[in-house]
Amino acid sequence: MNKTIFERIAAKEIPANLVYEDEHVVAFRDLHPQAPTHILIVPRKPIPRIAEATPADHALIGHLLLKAAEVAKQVGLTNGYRLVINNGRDGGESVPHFHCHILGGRPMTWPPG
Ligand code: DGP
Repeated sequence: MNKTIFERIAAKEIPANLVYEDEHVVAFRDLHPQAPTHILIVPRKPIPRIAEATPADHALIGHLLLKAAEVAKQVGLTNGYRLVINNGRDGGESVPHFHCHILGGRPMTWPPG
């Protein structure tokens, strides 16, 4: 299987603006920011999307979400932020490697588009 673009970023085979990494997850700035702060946090493990996560991924997904909150704090999103997980075609997913968007730096609207 070919590596996903996010696996290649995690492996530092292609450059990205990293803001956090540990043995399980990597966080980096989105190439096409939709807010003043737009960071993606991804597992190193190439889970395609949340619908394909398994019970074996329980701790990893929990770790990723807790680290998303830490990253948001680290980059100064003190007024709040939005975490977004797109799943599948109707969810707007474009990269088949599970990722959580951290969006902030402006008020978010509801409902989302
Ligand atoms: P989604 O639509 O939820 O699958 O979001 C994928 C995001 O990934 C999208 O906001 C743009 C971002 N993206 C795609 N390719 C790259 C890349 O090569 N580098 C970075 N930093 N972000 C990327």
